[in-house]
Amino acid sequence: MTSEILIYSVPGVTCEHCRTAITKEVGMIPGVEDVQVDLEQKLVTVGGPADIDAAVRAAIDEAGYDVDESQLRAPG
Ligand SMILES: [Cu+2]
Repeated sequence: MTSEILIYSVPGVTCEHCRTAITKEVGMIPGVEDVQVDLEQKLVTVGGPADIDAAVRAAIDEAGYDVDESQLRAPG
């Protein structure tokens, strides 16, 4: 299985609650190996198979946050 790093800009993350909520939701996706929430950069970084992009977006939405598509940047 190919592991990739997916990065999402999530402006709504502000505190440990946000970090916990997103880490929990995204962490439930099968195949996810690592979830990092950077509260200063407002970035959610996910390590896992490349085909989980839609699931990660759904999980972030489920946690109650929006991905800022205008801020997406290429990984790496
Ligand atoms: Cu918060």
